Amino acid sequence: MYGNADIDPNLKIHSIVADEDPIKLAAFEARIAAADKIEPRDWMPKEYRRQLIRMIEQHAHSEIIGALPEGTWITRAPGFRRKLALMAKVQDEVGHAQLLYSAAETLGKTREAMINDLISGKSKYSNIFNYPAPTWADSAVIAWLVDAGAIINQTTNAKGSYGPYVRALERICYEESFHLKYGHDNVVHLATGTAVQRISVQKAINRWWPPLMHFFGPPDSISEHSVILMRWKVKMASNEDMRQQFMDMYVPKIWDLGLTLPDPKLSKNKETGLWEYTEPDWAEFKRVINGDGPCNKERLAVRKMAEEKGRWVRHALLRKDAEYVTPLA
Ligand code: FAQ
Repeated sequence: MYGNADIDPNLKIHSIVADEDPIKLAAFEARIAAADKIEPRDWMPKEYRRQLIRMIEQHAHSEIIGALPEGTWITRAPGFRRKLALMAKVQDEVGHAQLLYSAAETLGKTREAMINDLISGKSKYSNIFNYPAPTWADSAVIAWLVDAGAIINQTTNAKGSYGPYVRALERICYEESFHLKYGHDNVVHLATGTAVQRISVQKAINRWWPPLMHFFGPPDSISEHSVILMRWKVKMASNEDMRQQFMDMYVPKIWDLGLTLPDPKLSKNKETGLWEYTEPDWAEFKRVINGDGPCNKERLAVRKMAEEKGRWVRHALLRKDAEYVTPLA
């Protein structure tokens, strides 16, 4: 089992804020209740700061690592127009990381420390980018369905409490909506194409469905951080709510294209209005997010190489090392 389901969430919250000034804490919680935005210089509980750094930093890492599976298809995209669109999308994802690292920096952790924690394996990033994209159809499915999942999460949390994060999310969501249309167009093209194209997109959907079920996080009963994050309006819906929303919006669209999903149990319960599905393999999820997925090592090796090869540029820009500064600088 993932997390610690035995801890009473209320007891846990009391112990988390035990050393905070009760008057400041009450004022902070009143602002959260009034849907005020908390800004970097405002007083905040230590745990609010810690949780935000953890979550925004993981989100930023997910964007730069997330550029890699699709990025491998830039040189092999079928046709010039698709290549241009894919290049723009991948560039956008890296831009999202920039926005998110800046938002996390407002909370006091430097970008250098965040990148070091990513490369050393200390920080997590989304499970889903640790799987390979062996065909063009995989890149289409990522752009449609992974972006769709990201949009559900981000439009929901864009109504949250921390100013710099929600402003970054709003901007990101505009761009993600374009990515989703690009991905949908690619999937429709393949699903309505030749028999070979249909088979390739079906196989890609089969590959990405299990990691997509993991993408929204562990079940609510064992999600370690949801209680405090929802209390402080960082997370505006639970993991399961977001997973259900995703299935509501996208399962019918996938079926409409004549494609199937690799879960014989998948159906909507008419009485509860909830999707029933085979419980994802949470042991696999845990392995993947802790560094033992099919592509974790490869993904981190690319980031490490980028960090090392780009070091001289950063040093020159920051004038950290005189030998890199040009005479005109
Ligand atoms: N992957 O207590 P919870 C994108 C970890 S952006 C890896 O439920 P929480 C754009 C969690 O960190 C995708 N780890 O955690 C794009 C915690 O571990 P820790 C990223 C996961 O924070 C598209 C532990 O499990 N989006 O796709 C995952 O309350 C296409 C316990 O879990 C965001 O980051 C996971 N899926 O809820 C780019 C959005 N789920 O830290 C390129 C912001 C859970 O204690 C191409 N983040 N864990 O060691 C969130 O909304 C939340 O952090 C959740 C997890 C929902 C991801």
